[in-house]
Amino acid sequence: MLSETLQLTKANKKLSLAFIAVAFISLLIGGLMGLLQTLVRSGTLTLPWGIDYYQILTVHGVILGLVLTTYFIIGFQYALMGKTVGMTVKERKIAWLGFWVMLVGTIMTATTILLGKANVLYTFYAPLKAHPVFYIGLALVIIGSWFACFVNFHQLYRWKKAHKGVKSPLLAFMVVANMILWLIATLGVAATVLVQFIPWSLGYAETINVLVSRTLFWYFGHPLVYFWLLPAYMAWYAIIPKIIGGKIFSDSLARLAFVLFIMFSIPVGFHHQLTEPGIDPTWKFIQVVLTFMVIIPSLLTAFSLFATFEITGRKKGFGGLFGWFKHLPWKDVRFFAPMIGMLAFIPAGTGGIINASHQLNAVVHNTIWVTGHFHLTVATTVILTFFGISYWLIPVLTGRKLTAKINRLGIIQTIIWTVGMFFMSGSMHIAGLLGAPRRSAYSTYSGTEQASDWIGYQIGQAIGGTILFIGILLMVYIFLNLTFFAPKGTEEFPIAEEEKDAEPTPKFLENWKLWIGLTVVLILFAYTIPFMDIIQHSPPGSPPFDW
Ligand code: HAS
Ligand code: CU
Repeated sequence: MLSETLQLTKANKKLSLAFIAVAFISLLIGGLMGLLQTLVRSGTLTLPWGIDYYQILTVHGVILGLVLTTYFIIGFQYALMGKTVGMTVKERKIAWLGFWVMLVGTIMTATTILLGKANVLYTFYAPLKAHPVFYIGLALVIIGSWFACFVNFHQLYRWKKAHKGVKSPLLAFMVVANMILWLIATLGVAATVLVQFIPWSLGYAETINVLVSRTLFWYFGHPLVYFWLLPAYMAWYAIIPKIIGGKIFSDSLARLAFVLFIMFSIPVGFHHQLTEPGIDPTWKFIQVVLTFMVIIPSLLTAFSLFATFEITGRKKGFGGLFGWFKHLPWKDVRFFAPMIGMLAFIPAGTGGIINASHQLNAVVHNTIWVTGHFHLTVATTVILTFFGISYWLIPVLTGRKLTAKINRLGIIQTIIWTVGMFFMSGSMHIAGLLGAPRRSAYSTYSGTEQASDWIGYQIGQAIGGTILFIGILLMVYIFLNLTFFAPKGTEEFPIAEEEKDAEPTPKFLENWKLWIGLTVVLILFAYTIPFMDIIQHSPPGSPPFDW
């Protein structure tokens, strides 16, 4: 059965817009830091006023990786839920409470970093120590985001109760899946922050168990990247088909992909710790196998998107082997930006498969190759899709129109981003293969021959970084235009439908208890024995390394 869509109320629009506004402010601040980094690293800039390279690197990672993403995602997901299953006044009040808790936490964390009291990067690896307010702020951001989990769960629960036996709307299903993933994943980071980092930074505990903290971090840190990716997949599966004038390829396949992400994205954190001593290689191997399992839902996604594009094109009568491809709506930025994101995911995902391969990881780990990888994944695939969403979502939220002029600027913005990222991420990948380290300021390493090989690529990164910053300024201009200045009007909230004669979606796909149960089993399987091992055989804890 096709589910009808609802109207977003004014108050719901305001809620989503508040989250998205924080995301765009973050884009500007974090982007500026990124530009400065590439300039420092290429030896073209020395930071004034005693500002440290690692300070701006921490602002960059925390503000873009954690703040921008989380706020954009929660704001977007509230809009999707409001449109498909509605939002009650009570739910909205709790959602606002979550917003304020997150905002207070964000301001606390950002202030400590800007004061130079938390130069610990976004992974805050122990034994680097930050001011306690940094960790308390982070804990508040996480706790605030849990409000969004519970509101979204309640929204779907309420709808299901009122629509007994009816399949839930696809987008609501996807939002709930992403928030289940987020809730389970954040338990790990909340545990290490609350039990280990806060007491240690306050001086109640003298030492910290480094390996336990890193293991708990990566239990969260890997699913974190899918928490970023899944909202992009929501747009690819259920919104892009509408924009190109087609239908959803398969509702069941889309749901299956999301369920597989819940199950396989968590028990794989060790692929970030392959070079870490103290974890049994057998368990590293097992988690690498599970990592290869989590590639499957992305391959399913690639398959169904190709299918949607081809079927839509052929239905419109574009023949030949690639006629359907040529006639995709390339001039519509709502399609163009996410499509470039999809194309970027082909090399980005391939890089991920390389990272996950144990022997190859030994070559690339801790080199700037990894930075190149995640600028293709999160900073191209995901962010271009988020920009693509913004072109219609912000007008919907502000009651304005996406004008032809802004559409054209958006196309230019996408091209600028693609060119900038080609240079920046491309140089990072090559320099990484030549051994250039990541998370490290400018150094000539006493003029060693190997370091001199990196210089050209570091300049390549600076060129790319500068082009990207122009792209950021343009995007912020577009955001301001769509929020305050574009002409009033109504813009479509594009939600694709299934084919009328589509096979019914099997009921078991909505059996949350089953999926959560299996996820817990997989997590216990992948983590219990190695975790006990880590605790039993740990070296003495580390005192803080404070700087
Ligand atoms: Fe990753 C490190 C492995 C995906 C983000 N990753 C990182 C870090 C980040 C990150 C931030 O195993 C650094 C963390 C840090 O600070 O240390 N990654 C993977 C694997 C995947 C993967 C196997 N990563 C992502 C995504 C991210 C992300 C997604 C963000 C959003 N990653 C690793 C590993 C490391 C790592 C190791 C640790 C490295 C180290 O040593 O430290 C997979 O999920 C990738 C699967 C994807 C594919 C691509 C499918 C293609 C699609 C596009 C279809 C295109 C269409 C267009 C339809 C196989 C879906 C149509 C086109 C036409 C031509 C018509
Ligand atoms: Cu990972």
